[in-house]
Amino acid sequence: MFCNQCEETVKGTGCTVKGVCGKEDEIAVYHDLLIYLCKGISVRNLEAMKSGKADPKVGLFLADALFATLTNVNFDKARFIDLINQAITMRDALPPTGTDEPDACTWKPASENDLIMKGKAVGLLATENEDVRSLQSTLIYGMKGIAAYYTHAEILGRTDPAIEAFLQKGLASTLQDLSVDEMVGLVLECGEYGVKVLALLDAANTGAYGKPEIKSVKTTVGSRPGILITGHDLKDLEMLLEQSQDAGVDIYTHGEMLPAHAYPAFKKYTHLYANYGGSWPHQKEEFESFNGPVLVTTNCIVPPKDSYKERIFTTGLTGYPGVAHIRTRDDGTKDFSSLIEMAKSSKPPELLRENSPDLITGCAHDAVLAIAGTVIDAVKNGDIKKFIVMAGCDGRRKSREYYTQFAEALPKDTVILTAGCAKYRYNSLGLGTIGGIPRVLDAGQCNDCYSLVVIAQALAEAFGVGINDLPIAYNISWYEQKAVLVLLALLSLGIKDITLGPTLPAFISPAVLDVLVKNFDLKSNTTVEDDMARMLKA
Ligand code: FSO
Ligand code: SF4
Repeated sequence: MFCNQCEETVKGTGCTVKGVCGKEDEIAVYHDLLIYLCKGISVRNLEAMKSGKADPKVGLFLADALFATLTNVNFDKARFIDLINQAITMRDALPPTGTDEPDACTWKPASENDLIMKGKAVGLLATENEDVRSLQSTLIYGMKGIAAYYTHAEILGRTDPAIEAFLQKGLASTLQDLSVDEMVGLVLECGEYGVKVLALLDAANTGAYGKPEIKSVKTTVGSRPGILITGHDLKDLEMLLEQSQDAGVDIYTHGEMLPAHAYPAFKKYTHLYANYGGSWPHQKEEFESFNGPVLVTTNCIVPPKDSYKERIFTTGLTGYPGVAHIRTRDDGTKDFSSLIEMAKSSKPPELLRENSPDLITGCAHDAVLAIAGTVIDAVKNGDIKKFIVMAGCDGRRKSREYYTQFAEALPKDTVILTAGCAKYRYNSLGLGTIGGIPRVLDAGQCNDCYSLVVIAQALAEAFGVGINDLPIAYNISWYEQKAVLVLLALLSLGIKDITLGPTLPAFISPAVLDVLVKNFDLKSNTTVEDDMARMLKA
């Protein structure tokens, strides 16, 4: 195996024996093969579009397949073999494009061992040129982010054929001999589609559940047994809330589910009790002490400990061998009765921390723009000197303490704009308010970085300046490929001078980094003191 798609990759170069994430060599190889077959499907379906013979199911299948290979989503061999078989069937049902089709369009396995052999042969290292490999990986990883957000939007009934077509164009492009400029162009186009998919998901979430309102969420525990829901899928939460209403159990959010408390549609569920725990790297301790069943709707799932494995349920594209999986029925519904039954006989959750503060969330674009007058006045009269976008992911590495320390060291006339699970490093620090405005404005999940863009654009308009002339600095932390997409989306909007950490992506070659530095002034983070001085400069 060779995988370098996340920030925790071994030695900052690549996982070659087993992933730090827990991904086994065999699963990594299946990932590579599945993506290879997706390229073949794309070549055929793009051609079939010209003659009206395209398969309309391809776009969503590709999104599901790409999402399944994203870090910490699915570790289950059986699910990948099934996806690989589906991919071959789908590809072979499409008309061949001619006699000189790429191997990805025609290769067929004779045995399960063939899958392994082929997966090994078509992995990342099959591309010898370092810069080509870097640009193709950046594109594929960005598209994994598109795929993740697109599947969430689709579940809520929002689709966009242009996004599906871009996934096919991007996948097919990696089989072509393109110039560096063409590949850079595709990476930037991926960022543009990132903005589109983030907007689509924003419309899907707000259309289904209302506009988030600023909300203080408690972090205590009740006396009833609970079900913990983690990941990003709001539809799963809705179905779980609906099915568990009269069961005598409480529903707790974890990780990226915290912002769900801010949606008006969930207010009626009085058993949506509190948020339990923090970001994904802490799940081993938190799932243990929760005592009840845990529903994992998307990444990030960490290989579960035996002590609580039987209480874990995956759904959607997530999976882990030996863990119960709640499947989606043909009409899109799910049956959560097994979790609910398990919860009824579980002990209530244990309190994680005495006096843990309530967490403020729901500071998405509508909520912040509703108080735009107060925010603009605070900037004009100097009460707010700078906004720092500290969005993105949390992770296991000690080097991420930089972000906690940075937040703690920020002067009192600064406001943090956040989204994603990185927020857990600052949202319980008690950073206070400025004229009633929370100093940590949590827009929501990582996909709600879109809100931060809308807020920045509104401020730029209000102040009559360009987006790069606002008193906003970007200090972004990344872990997996959704964050790669968010970064590309920000770049596509022309946002410059972004600081990225805690390390730069292993898949960015020196020459590609040079392009990013020259065109976008992208920087790696350094020390809290130096970065703070640079970012607070007027
Ligand atoms: Fe975190 Fe995981 Fe939302 Fe990521 S839970 S790390 S960017 O998957 O998706 O922020
Ligand atoms: Fe390694 Fe990250 Fe890939 Fe897992 S996802 S195998 S930790 S690079």
